[in-house]
Amino acid sequence: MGKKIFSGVQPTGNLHLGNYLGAIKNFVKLNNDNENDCIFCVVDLHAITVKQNFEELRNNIRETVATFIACGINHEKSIIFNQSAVPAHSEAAWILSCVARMGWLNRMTQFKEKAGKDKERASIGLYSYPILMAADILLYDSSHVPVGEDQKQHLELCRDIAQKFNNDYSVGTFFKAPEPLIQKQFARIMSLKDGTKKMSKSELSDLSRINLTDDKDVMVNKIKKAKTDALPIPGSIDELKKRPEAKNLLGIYSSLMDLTLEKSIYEFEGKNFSEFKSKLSQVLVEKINPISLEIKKLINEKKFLDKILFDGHVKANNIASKKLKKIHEIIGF
Ligand code: AQP
Repeated sequence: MGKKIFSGVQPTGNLHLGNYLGAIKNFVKLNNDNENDCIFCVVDLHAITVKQNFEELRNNIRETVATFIACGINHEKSIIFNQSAVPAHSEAAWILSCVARMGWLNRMTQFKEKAGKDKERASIGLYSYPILMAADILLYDSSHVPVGEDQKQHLELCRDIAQKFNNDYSVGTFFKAPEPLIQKQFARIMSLKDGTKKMSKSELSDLSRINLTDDKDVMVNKIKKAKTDALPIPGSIDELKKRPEAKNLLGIYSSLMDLTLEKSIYEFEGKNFSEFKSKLSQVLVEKINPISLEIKKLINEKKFLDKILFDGHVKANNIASKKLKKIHEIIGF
């Protein structure tokens, strides 16, 4: 039986190699399987949990759609829409926030990382972000959610919220507990400057990530400048574990080539980083440059992108508003 897929990407600009290898590449595979029903959402309500600039947000929404299409998602097979265009998301998030418990949210590590030391000044939206994410997923009876490894904890919370709602209102399996689809290997791509931190759009240094819109030379230069260590490439995963930057670069290479880490280690064992980096740059340009060129072409086709979002929101609204109506009935509104 086919899967009901839902996933979202924030239109916060700088979509990067981590977003691609950790999530979007998987969206494309799932979209290509005719058995699946896929919904991919541009989660702009999530984006405003940190301050956004009006013009940039508008452009980033279109750029996210352009990226989906450039990476290979077929908008005629999958629903692509903008979260704020479907009001049921905000309303369901409120209802679910009355079901979720403070203690559950207090455990979320992403809030701790994003809010940093100054938690008091973080928006309440940033704190309750996982509840909105649960609403996104549960409104569509999603069975599977393809995400990067960083979202695993939020998915577990979503399952807890679904179960508590079902128990509180004695409604059996009204909300379906979704399964995360997290790749077994390379599900967390790390910063090129620090192998212990995830590659991220909001990291200040552009050298920490490969943006999907980077030109060829920029990509090559970033790989050249990527942090490594003085030793040659080791011969085993155990040795690699102690060297986060080396592990990350070999992981990126393996993921781009669809190889296991073992195979890549075997290929480069004993070689120095300059040799490995030149091969990695070559592969990166080969795989990512066509995507980058396509995004740049599509970004100018505003009407085409807006039409995809419009058509998608009509379909999404149709599903989500029906589920919300049932939620109202269950609660007693
Ligand atoms: N470094 C990563 N490695 C693997 N997967 C990743 N994802 C994000 N970073 C990595 C996955 O990409 C999908 C979309 O992410 P998002 O844009 O919705 O939000 P995020 O996880 O908060 O991404 P960023 O880049 O870290 O954004 P900022 O800096 O704005 O917070 C998700 O499935 C995510 O797991």
